[in-house]
Amino acid sequence: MAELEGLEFGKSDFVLLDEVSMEQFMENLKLRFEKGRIYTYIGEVVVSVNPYRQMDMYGKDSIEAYRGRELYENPPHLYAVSDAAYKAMKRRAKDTCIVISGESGAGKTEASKYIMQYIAAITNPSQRAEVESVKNVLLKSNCVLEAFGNAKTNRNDNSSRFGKYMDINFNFNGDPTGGHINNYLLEKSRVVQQQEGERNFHSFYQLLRGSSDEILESLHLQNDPALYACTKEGTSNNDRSSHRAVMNALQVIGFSKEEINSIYQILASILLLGNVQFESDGESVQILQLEAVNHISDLTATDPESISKSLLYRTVATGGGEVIEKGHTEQDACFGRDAFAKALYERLFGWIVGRINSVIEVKNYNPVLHGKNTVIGVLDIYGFEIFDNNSFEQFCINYCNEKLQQLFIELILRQEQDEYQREGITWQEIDYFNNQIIVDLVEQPHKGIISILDEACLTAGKVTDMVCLDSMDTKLAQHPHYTSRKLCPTDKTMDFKKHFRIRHYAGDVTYSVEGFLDKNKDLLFQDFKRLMYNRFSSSPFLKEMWPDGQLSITEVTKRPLTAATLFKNSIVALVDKLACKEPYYVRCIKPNEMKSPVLFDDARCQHQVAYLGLLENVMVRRAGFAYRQPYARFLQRYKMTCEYTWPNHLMASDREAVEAIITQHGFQDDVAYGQTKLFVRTPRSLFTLEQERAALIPILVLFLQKIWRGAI
Ligand code: AOV
Ligand code: MG
Repeated sequence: MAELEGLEFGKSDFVLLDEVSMEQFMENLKLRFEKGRIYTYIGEVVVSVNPYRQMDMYGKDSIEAYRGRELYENPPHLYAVSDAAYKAMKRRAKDTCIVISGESGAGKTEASKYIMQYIAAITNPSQRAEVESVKNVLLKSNCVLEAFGNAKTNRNDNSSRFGKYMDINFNFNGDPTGGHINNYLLEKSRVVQQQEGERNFHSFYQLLRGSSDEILESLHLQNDPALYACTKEGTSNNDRSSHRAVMNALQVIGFSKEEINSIYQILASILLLGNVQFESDGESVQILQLEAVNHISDLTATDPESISKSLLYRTVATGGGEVIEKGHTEQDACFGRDAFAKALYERLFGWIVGRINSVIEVKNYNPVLHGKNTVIGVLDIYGFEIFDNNSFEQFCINYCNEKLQQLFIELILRQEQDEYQREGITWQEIDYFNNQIIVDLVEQPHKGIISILDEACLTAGKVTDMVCLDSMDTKLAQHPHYTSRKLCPTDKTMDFKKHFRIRHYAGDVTYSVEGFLDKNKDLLFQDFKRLMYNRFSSSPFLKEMWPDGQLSITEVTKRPLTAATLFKNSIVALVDKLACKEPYYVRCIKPNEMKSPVLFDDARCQHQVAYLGLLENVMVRRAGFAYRQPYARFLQRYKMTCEYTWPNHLMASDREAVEAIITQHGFQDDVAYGQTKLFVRTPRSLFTLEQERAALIPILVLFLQKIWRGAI
């Protein structure tokens, strides 16, 4: 057994604190961080503090130390929860999920990668080639998705700008057979605009910095990001090596040479498109960079006239069914160009995810032959964020974090307490802040912010962001978590016209309403869709990415769902998916804003501990029972450890038989008897029973073999 930590490292489980208070919690968290102990438990929940330095704790030896062990046998680690989730999945054929949460830069993505590495390392001991290849693709997919979906923000140099939920499928042996990635709302506005000090997605810089001159020439590019409007911000020194890693990952996953070329042709088209500018002489609008248009036409296998036309005109159907071409204003042309660039990137990203899925999807699985197919889900989504300027994207990201906090409350705090009541276990209710009120503020039908936004988007005529803000102010004036300058005139931090504020569970965020309607409508002129799909485009990949370009102008009548509603629907579906699995939690904390490995900012950390509800988590856990099992299952597993229950008991009920096992082992003080389940307070009793069981099994097997051979 690996050595457990000494007392000088503090308490390895917050449940063991002498007294549950914020003061003691913070003292323990800080002490452990300073001693390099970045993980601490609350029961089965792992609290993780970002070390901002490479830790020597993820190597092969560590993996071996945690493999197959119980949580309490080793110092706290991500590997231990990963193993717990894996064991639950394997032993009980339960679908499990590991939900990683915490604010931007707290360490979620790094944690998700360690978890996947661990699962990959402990499975497939017989090294079957097809399983190894699935594992390889699952691991390599991280590298590709990070290149295309992550970017430097002012909070994190490698910030996830999309949400990722990955299901890993297992066969009855517990070996990975495949997987599926769901991606959530990519922050595509970043393609055309970044806040000061931030960068576009890594992929663009990697292409420009990492490609050979020959490749760049074939893409009509030069190797300097400063030459392109989309990438003129920001540099980095590892883009070149990352490019090599991404190319290798794409090949390992199975992207063909043509597919990789197409990906880079689309990236190049976006870079060139970003440089296209317009000029108006008052009558009509012209393109200034016709050379860039020619290059884009070459890269997308379309003809230059069609591209120019889509950038300058819009085809509309009149009321009488007549189809006419309407010239853009300069402003419309810029809007159209940006929407086109964003859509190209978003669809490319979606296509890459789909392509990875097509490689890892479980094929030819026959449940009769192969047993139940079980799943471990790993969720790594963008964390709660506050910037100087918060827009529609932050609104969506922060709403998503509210939903995940709500799920945590549901699963860890509320259900736990509900179960004690249902089972008739004596229980002192623990109070916690329920953020459902904020979730409702955003998503409630007819009344919530998303509904108000959608209503404004659907209203005919020119509804502006400001009109929409007025409508929110009127409808939400009474809401305790909503305010705006109009409703609170003395607040000088908000612009009179533009801002509204939501009191989120994790802090107040002031949003600028500017651009909300456009981003929510997410309008892309049909001309671009047809351009990419239609007969001028000879690229099969582009056609695949633009299926909606098949529709002729008179067929396009139905209004698509808005971006916020689509996002809401996808997050609701995600939460439903998670809620039916057995959850394991990693709660990440960001120790400081400076990315420093030595600084523990007490106030910032305490704020996170408070809003994550960690103290309440300790209280519920401490007052309660860590483990529970229906009587029948407990009996089935441990009946061999007691003379009164082996091979079968003669008592009136399973509950009485379980009582006999518990009493014979002297564990009475560690358990409570519910209506249908046994509740166990600490892991020690279960551990002892498990050990006894493990020691008895070989004896029993020998015994049974003798019976079969007729020796007994
Ligand atoms: P996030 O996923 O929670 O933010 P990351 O996982 O990207 O945060 O972590 C941010 C940075 O912290 C990483 O790039 C590493 O430099 C460092 N880091 C985090 N965890 C570790 C670790 N275990 N060991 C060493 N360094 C670490 V966001 O995606 O912005 O919400 O949206
Ligand atoms: Mg991340």
